[in-house]
Amino acid sequence: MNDVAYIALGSNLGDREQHLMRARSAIAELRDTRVIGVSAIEETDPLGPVDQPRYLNQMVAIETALAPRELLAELHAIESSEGRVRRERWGPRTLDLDIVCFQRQTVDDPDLRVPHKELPQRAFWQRELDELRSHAP
Ligand code: PH2
Ligand code: MG
Ligand code: MG
Repeated sequence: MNDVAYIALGSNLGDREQHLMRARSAIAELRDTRVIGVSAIEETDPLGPVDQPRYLNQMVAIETALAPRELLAELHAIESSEGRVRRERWGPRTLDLDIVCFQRQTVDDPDLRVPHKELPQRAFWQRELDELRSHAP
């Protein structure tokens, strides 16, 4: 089934712009997937542990035939290719790719929630979603 999905990009280590740019390219290369929207990049104060650098955040809209769990596996592979190392929860990272929501699918499993459970708390995600939806065809 083709659906629309919204992916949040975040980076606060290394060359943040480069990590986001390469993530956008890698997302565009995913099988059975087409990028249909890219939000502006926003610099945001860190949520969670405060002694970490500011983030660059951005959101990408895709049309995809991948199921949420298939998409998650692909996003983890892209994070790894950008040198992501998992340390503390909400700690600094070269690249974080989160599924924010799908237009027509939800998941409620312990290891994967779609829509993302942090969506109501993250004003910048809501701004980016609004931006993408306002440009939707
Ligand atoms: N992501 C986190 C933790 N804190 N802070 C900002 N500003 N932006 C993020 O994307 C972010 C964060 C964990 O995923
Ligand atoms: Mg995250
Ligand atoms: Mg994540």
